[in-house]
Amino acid sequence: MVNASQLVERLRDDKRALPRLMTLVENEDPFALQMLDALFPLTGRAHVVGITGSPGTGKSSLIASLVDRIRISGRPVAVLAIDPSSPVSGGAVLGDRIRMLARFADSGVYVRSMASRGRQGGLAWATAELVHLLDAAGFPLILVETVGTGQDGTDIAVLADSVVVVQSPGLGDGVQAIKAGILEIGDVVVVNKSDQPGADQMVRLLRNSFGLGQSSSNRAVPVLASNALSGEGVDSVLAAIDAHCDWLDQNGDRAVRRERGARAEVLSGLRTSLERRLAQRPESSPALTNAIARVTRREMTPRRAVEMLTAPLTGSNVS
Ligand SMILES: Nc1nc2c(ncn2[C@@H]2O[C@H](COP(=O)(O)OP(=O)(O)OP(=O)(O)O)[C@@H](O)[C@H]2O)c(=O)[nH]1
Ligand SMILES: [Mg+2]
Repeated sequence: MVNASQLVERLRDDKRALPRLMTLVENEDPFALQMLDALFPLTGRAHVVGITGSPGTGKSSLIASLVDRIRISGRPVAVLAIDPSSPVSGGAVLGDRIRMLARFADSGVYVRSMASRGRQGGLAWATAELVHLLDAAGFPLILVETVGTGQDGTDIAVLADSVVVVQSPGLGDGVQAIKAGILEIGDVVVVNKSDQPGADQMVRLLRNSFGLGQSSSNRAVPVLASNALSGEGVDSVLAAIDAHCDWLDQNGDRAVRRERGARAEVLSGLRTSLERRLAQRPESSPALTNAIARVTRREMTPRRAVEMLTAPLTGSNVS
């Protein structure tokens, strides 16, 4: 058995083992999973910020600019980016962007990219586990970049304490974002590429739409403009993230988020685990084999078969 507190203590002093441990977790290595069992009670201290939005809106650039500012204030920060292979970014992955910053030679920043390509489901699940490891390693702030649609229940956004939705003019006019429902998950909304035409108009449109009660809580959602390349407006984005962090603590909303996160993580894990099992060895489950046989013999409708199989989860009594 891994001695978790020793491991965590070592990791907090010296992050050199972190990349290897992250890889082990990502590969679902049995040692890593055992390590997570031991580490998990020590997590829950980090503030996890999901940075989401349509492809190419400038999420990675904004994160690089945020990291720069966070480091000026001396706070350690970890960044997890999902699918840096998105065609819009033109191959410039987040790590490269952050390395371009002068302050990168710095043990207070850890950046990890995670490929979603070729992965058989379970991305949200795997991401959450990596976040737990970063949390245990002592990063007080963890930024997670994802391409979000706002409609995918498995999105990392639901696992985060704060969600920053990044939009930009040109890629849709804001009305589309409102229709897609992506704004509803945002605690902070950023109109990036403020140097481009249409940005002011988009900010006004989004501010008005929040005035009409788009927000899920009774907190006013700030709509901010930024230029991730020049850094203009990025201080305000960071201030809004910090303000939301404080707001969560003052209103007891953090506990609500954590419960929602735990629920989302278990459900997403359950879905992944079921899909994998069924994809790999459907015949290895006697209950499933039996159900399929009964449906084949027309003794039971497929719907009843599914109800029977899921009965232990739903608590219903089906025979
Ligand atoms: N003019 C302008 N260009 C920007 C700004 N922010 C980012 N860009 C450019 O927009 C393009 C996409 O930026 P990324 O940061 O890769 O956007 P992303 O949302 O991370 O993209 P994906 O991860 O591929 O979805 C790059 O060419 C950036 O240089 C900005 O504020 N103004
Ligand atoms: Mg990106």
